[in-house]
Amino acid sequence: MSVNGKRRPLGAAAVGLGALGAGELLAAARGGSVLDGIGRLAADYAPVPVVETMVAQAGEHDKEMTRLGVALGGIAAAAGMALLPPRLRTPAAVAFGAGAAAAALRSANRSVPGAAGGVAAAALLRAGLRRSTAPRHGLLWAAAGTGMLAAAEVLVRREDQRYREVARRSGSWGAHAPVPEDGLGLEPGLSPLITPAGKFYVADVNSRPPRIDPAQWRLAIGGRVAHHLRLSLADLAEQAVEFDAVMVCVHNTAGSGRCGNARWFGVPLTALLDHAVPEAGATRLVTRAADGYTISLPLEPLRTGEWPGYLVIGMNGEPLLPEHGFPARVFVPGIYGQYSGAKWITELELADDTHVDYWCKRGWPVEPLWVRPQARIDVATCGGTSSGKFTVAGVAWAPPHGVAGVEIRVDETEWLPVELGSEMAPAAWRRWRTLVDLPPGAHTLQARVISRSGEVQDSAERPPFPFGPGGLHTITVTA
Ligand SMILES: Nc1nc2c(c(=O)[nH]1)N[C@H]1C(S)=C(S)[C@@H](COP(=O)(O)O)O[C@H]1N2
Ligand SMILES: [Mo]
Repeated sequence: MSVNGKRRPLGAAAVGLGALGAGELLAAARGGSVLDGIGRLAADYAPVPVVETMVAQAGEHDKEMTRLGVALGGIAAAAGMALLPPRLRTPAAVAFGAGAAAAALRSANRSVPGAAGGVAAAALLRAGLRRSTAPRHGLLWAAAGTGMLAAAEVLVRREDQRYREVARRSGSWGAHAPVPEDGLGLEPGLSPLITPAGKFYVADVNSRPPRIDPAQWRLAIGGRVAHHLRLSLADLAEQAVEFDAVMVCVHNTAGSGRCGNARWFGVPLTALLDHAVPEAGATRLVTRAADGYTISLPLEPLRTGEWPGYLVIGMNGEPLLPEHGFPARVFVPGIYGQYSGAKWITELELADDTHVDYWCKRGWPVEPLWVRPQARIDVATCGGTSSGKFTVAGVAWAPPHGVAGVEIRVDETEWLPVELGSEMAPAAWRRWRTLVDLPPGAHTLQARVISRSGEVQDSAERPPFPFGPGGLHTITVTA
């Protein structure tokens, strides 16, 4: 029991890893997670600079990074406990267990197994710290913990797979209209006209999507309405139409991949609002989701159809994937994803101006932000070894008006127009391609888009917070 004081925190960290692995495995056996609950708590309370740094650094791996950060944080907390006077260790373990349990219960899946796992991890940690932390015991704890975390991951993935099947079979709305060709054909490296749902970026505050039983699910339309409605997926499918549009995250800095183009299947919000009949005094349409996220939009332009919004139930000819909001979400083309409606929607609530949205508490503007026109360079490939001829191609968007033109420039000289693929819809992205002849050496290439409304893409660099990013996609090629 006598332990070299210097080794204690490391031994305790190993115990922490073991305890966390055991808790996570216990939770995963019942479809829950301790890590996901704490990750969601972090997303809910992290200050804006922390969130912005995380999104910028982790890019599309933010969920993995969050999980890893939570695991490392838990291990570090265990190490820290070894430094506490012994009489404080039990209260610290109790606080840790209670915190993890509370986090799991308020996470997207309101996870009781996650809460049980958190309590078990804390109890095991406390018990483990009472015992010897000789180096070989530490190794055992760490090895067991790593193994159990891996086993938990396998279980959770299996459960995710099963749920994906449930979602996939919930409806059979195939693509009604064939996806058009844009005339640019197959250019290696150039994004497809339609982004496959499985490759479409995922952005939300959860580690994993909430699981919702499609047979039980109903869309509630309530609040300040004359007729409260409850609609099933089948009710919605009857009124749904297809539309093509690009969806862009407000964090999509020039050249990044937090955007995608899809053929959506949804019910116009005008129709739903007509059925419900908003009362006088209703000014906002609050979209409320199963994960506790809310985002609201001004009612008037949605009711008149000036902003064409949809209650979406399908993407690219299939039901939504769990990570994209199954069974339903709201989407208003042309508005950044953060503002254009909740995934995993449970309720459309007609409210007054007193409602406060999820992100607004942390300083994001109250009114929806419109997507700023952006062009992305997907490829710049050299025609042959002895030539400086480069094929440059990419995508550009300027919803809701549409792309009027795309231009590129070499080494910040004059802007040159490029060839455009034909337009699917003004709200969709448009592909472009051009040939440039470059003298030997290194060169910068930049692209910009011009909206049909006359707006030219803003070249000034600006971070996403708080009004959306500015700046041009710039790449370097060597001829
Ligand atoms: N319920 C819920 N809806 C949400 C979010 C969320 O965290 N929870 N994130 C929003 C953000 S920031 C974006 S960019 C889009 C992303 O949709 P996607 O993951 O299908 O691409 O969903 C929006 N809807
Ligand atoms: Mo986003």
